[in-house]
Amino acid sequence: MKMQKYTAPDMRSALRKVRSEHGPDALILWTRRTAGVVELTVATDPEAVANAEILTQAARAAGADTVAIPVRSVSRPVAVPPAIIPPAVAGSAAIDSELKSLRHLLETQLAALAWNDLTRRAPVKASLMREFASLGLDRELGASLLESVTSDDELDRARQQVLTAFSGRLLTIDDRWTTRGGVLSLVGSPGSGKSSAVAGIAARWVLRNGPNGAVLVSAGDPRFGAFEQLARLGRLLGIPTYQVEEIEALPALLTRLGEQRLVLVDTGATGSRSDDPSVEERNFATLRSIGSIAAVLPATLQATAARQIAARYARSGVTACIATRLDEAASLGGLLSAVISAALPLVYVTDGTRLPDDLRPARSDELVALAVALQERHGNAADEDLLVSRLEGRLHVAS
Ligand SMILES: Nc1nc2c(ncn2[C@@H]2O[C@H](COP(=O)(O)OP(=O)(O)OP(=O)(O)O)[C@@H](O)[C@H]2O)c(=O)[nH]1
Ligand SMILES: [Mg+2]
Repeated sequence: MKMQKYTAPDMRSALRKVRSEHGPDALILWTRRTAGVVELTVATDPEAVANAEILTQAARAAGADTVAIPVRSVSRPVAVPPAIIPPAVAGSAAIDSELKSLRHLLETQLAALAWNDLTRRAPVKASLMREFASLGLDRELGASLLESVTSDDELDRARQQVLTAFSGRLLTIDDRWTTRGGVLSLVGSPGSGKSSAVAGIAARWVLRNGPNGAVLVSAGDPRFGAFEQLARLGRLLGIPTYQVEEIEALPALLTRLGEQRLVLVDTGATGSRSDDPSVEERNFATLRSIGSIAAVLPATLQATAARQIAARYARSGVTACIATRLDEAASLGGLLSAVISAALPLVYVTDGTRLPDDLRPARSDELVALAVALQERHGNAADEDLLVSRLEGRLHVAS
């Protein structure tokens, strides 16, 4: 195996030297930093690839920073080599698992290298990444917000740029249902705040237009008391209330009711009545056929759950969402990342159940300000390991 050492004052110049002599396929076996000098040991032949694991262990024992990375990986955006051992070697489960752990090791080490590099060369971006992690933003959103930073020398200005970009990414739609009316069905998991949001929207309608022209419908919720709860609200606001046991009976009810200005449909919890996805699909198709669907998403949802739920609703034809329980959330990053990633516009937010004040039209700048305020109040400082793991497999090493 042919090995060669290169030294340079920094990683970038060291890589440039290697690339100019060996092209992009040279394999970095290990790197070491000593007294302001970066030392790269590279190999240029296939044998090195096959022995990468042994070299990895030896290099680690010798205190090297990172090992066995093709030069081209360090110079391109997606940094992790697809597999450093040729596919012909793979086969048995043991080798596969060995390959997986090796790949993971490489990803981690490469990410650590990239993170060190980023904190040194672009400290403002590195600080912002720390802030994103503590805001609870997912890494795709964090990475794309960083692209809006035009100046890498002033933290406050760069922070302002990313917050403006963040606010711009949050879609909102106007409060059309309490101004112009329409048919709006609310869906959401059990206890997400559907009935409370219906109450809030209905109360806003009455304040603005009086009770005329509005109806409330309870659909697909056979629980004892579900209709009574809605009927009590209707009596309070002077709005007629109806019930259908199955969502598929809604079109016939609307035909019977004739022209209405505002129809608010409070549905039974989505997914709780049937595990049969075809029933769920039919219900969504019915709701789409009569008007718009808004998903009710509590801000207290765990980030991954929020992302999955928002994506599922977007696929089902939901076109708006209502963020509830803002008063109980310790972080808004998960919810806001989820709606941005699903391209779901927010229409209302709720932060309590007092009528009608606690339901308001959603405003992206207010939500971003609240997300930042919650981070300042409850945010945990993101530790270095978390930040490194957020870089795995995707960092632009050469920014
Ligand atoms: N703190 C707080 N509580 C809320 C909010 N929205 C709803 N709630 C409370 O959450 C509980 C459930 O709210 P509902 O409106 O009944 O939720 P739902 O989605 O209709 O529930 P199901 O019909 O049982 O699926 C109630 O106790 C509400 O008072 C909110 O924004 N903040
Ligand atoms: Mg309810």
